[in-house]
Amino acid sequence: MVAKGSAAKARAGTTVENVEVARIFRELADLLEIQGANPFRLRAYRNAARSIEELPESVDAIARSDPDRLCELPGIGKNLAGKIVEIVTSGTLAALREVSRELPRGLTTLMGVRGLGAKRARALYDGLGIHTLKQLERAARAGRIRDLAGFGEKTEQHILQELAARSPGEQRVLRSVAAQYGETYLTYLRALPGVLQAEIAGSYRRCRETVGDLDILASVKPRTPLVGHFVGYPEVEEVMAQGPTKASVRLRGGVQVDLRVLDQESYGAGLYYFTGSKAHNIAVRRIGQKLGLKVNEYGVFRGKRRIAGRTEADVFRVVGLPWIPPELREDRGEIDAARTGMLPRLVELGDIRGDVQMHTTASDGRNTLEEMVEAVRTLGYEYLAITDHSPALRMVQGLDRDGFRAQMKHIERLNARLRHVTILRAGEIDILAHGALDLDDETLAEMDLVVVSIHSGFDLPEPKQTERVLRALDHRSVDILGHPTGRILNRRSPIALDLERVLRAAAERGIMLEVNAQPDRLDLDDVSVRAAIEVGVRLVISSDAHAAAELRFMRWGVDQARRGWARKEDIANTLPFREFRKLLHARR
Ligand code: DGT
Ligand code: CA
Ligand code: CA
Ligand code: ZN
Repeated sequence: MVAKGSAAKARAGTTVENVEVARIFRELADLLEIQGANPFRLRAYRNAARSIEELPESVDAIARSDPDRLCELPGIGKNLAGKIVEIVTSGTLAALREVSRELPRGLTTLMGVRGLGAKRARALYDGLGIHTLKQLERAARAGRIRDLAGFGEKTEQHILQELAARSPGEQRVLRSVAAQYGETYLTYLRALPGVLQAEIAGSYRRCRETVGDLDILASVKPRTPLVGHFVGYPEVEEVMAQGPTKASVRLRGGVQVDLRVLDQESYGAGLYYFTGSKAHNIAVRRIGQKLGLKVNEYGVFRGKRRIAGRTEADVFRVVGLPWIPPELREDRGEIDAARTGMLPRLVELGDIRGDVQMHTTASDGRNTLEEMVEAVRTLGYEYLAITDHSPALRMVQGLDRDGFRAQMKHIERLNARLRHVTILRAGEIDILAHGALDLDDETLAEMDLVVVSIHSGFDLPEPKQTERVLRALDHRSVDILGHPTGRILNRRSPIALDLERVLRAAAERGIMLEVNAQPDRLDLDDVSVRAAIEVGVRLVISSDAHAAAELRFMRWGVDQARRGWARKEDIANTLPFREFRKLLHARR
């Protein structure tokens, strides 16, 4: 263990990402919860984690330049401000080390298995010494868990199912998290004199919802020591490989990053090759072969002569294709579409004119209605829907009939004096156990827009779950099905749903499906977006913001929709307000 003073010195000049600070607070809260600590303390850490993640500026920078200002951040008091300073200067937190002396840190990963909370994680540890997912799986297979008090054979089966549903091997990193690590790294790399170009390729550039690792491509002037600069990045925890033109590292926080350095003549070909996907690359290489060309990461070659390589567009051109957006490069028909001039013109963030799902302090949002409206106006949208929760979501205290009615009145008064932006009176209404809606028909009929979604009963078998959703869609007032599969990336699998039937029903009734832009939801996924469009279902992309800062999540949803081949005309909230409203009226 390094003494505190020298650790602080060793870290001078490094910066701690917001996501890293948030992760430490979350881990501490999880461990404290397992210990049975006071719920208010847990909530304080978790609220702080969220608020730090959403912060558009670096807490590290604030802690170093003006630590007093930390207390002004939402959810941060004096005590937490001190802890942030501690993390920034020492890289760790004494409180976390203390708790983890009593409880193995792995226990927090058990808590993430659906059906196991803090209490059960604790019971598994106390009763069977389990603190890793591997041990959990082994014990479940051996039938040892069913004998623990409060567990049974059914729980054991559930645990096995949940573990099987997780991707094998290491967890992939959310795109939004990878973005924070990747973009700062990129800025650092570009600052080295002699670096001509640097970009992140791989699945990140293809906008996949999660990434396995980041792949950075760079071109440099001769003799630029970029590999040395790359492995010298202060956030690097381990250098896994290093050669003259490439290296692989793991950053603190676990993200893995590959670097490839090329000369300028090859940069476009390298960018193309390392953007992938592999399946797409192989298909294009085959086209090249038919033309007598060799396509690799250094260029496109006829015999020994390089005929393209400097830019990506050149590479496409010599194999007879127009440039294909990275989001489409999955060998899912994009090459044929490119060849026949049928590539879609993909929707863009700038096309979005309104955001139709967000929460306020009336349910589980952290900003008031007025604050949300003001933030939406700053983004330049024309309209927004306030969609607070209905009563069934007791945890967050949704609005009841009277609550919604009062809110609608309030919105009418606001609309009367607002310019440039219109508020839709709306709600996110729970779909109850058998498909009934969690609000009376009369109030629903008065709303401008109704989103319905599932927040409970995730485990129903497919026929029952599908019937439940179809019944909800039968309701005359429903406009949008929110986060249709209920999945949370890396944490909760999608509900069992016959999506084809749901899509057909939605198309018949003119009900829209949501692409929820929360970076850990991104629900619908890319393949389902495309299926929906093919069936003729209209989509909306919504931030589902629970704070003003989260309105910016819209970009993740737009990326996801682009991966699903969505054009502007497939996304209803690209319509100007009048037309969007017409669309809602047409259904009533
Ligand atoms: P990831 O990291 O799992 O999220 O996915 P990618 O697509 O970033 O995959 P990665 O990091 O293994 O490799 C980056 C790109 O390099 C990949 O998308 C295509 C290219 N690539 C890697 N291996 C091969 C290969 O064996 N053949 C071809 N044609 N391309 C490859
Ligand atoms: Ca990668
Ligand atoms: Ca890689
Ligand atoms: Zn929801």
